[in-house]
Amino acid sequence: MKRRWMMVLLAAALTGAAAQATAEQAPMGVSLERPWARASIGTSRPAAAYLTIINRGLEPARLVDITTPLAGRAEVHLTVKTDNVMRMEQVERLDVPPGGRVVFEPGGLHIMLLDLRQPLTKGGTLPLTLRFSGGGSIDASVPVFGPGARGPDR
Ligand SMILES: [Cu+2]
Repeated sequence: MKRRWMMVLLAAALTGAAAQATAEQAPMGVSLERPWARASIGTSRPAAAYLTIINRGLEPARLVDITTPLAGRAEVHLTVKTDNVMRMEQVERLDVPPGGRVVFEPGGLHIMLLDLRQPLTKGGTLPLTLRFSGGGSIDASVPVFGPGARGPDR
């Protein structure tokens, strides 16, 4: 636990932009950790963002929508490998069980940002809003790292 907070503080110190979750309107017990994104190649290609959704509540949390002012669409995708070919599938329904967490990371689940309205640039931030069934939502200020970043701390 301590270590996790150290990571968050370190990431905040490095980028000057901490993830900000508005606890008041978030679904009970649900929070985000370690949000990050990679710099995009202009606006012609989609970009990806990653984070961890943690549910410390007693009810399942269902993610129903993700929006950002920087992209026309934000979708949950899963990278899958079939016959040595990598491809992405859209995940229509994402549930975080009580006491559970869902980790988005390169090669697995990611938030795909399509129809970018402006490029994601290193050192910048990407505002994201995650909406859950039941009406709760969480806003995140996602730090943007370089195009070769593999995580929020490397
Ligand atoms: Cu994708």
